[in-house]
Amino acid sequence: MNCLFCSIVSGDIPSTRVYEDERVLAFRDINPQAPVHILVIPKVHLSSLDEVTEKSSALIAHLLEVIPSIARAEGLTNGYRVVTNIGEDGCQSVKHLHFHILGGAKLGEQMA
Ligand code: DGP
Repeated sequence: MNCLFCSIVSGDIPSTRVYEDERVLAFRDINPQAPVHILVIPKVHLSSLDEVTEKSSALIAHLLEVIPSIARAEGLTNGYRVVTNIGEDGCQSVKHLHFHILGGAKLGEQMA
């Protein structure tokens, strides 16, 4: 399968990794929308949150658990935002499930 984030997981495409374990990878977004902008992804390919089922719920729970520790390591002590875009209307451009961690400044109040 030709997937950009699978290629980042394999190392075929370089990225600036900030966290990694056997199931999850986090790296800096190439086009940051905030002073801190990190993408957190499962290493296995899931196309979006829309594909998550009971079978993958333990993986997603683990992924969500690592987000606060990444935020702490990045110094986001005053809050941050976590976003996942899904499909066409959600403006998802990379079809591999990812959660954006955005912070390091006061973010805009608009969500959409
Ligand atoms: P989304 O629009 O939610 O699908 O976000 C995809 C994000 O992926 C977008 O913020 C830019 C980022 N991105 C795209 N290509 C690359 C890449 O090659 N490396 C890194 N680090 N980030 C990328």
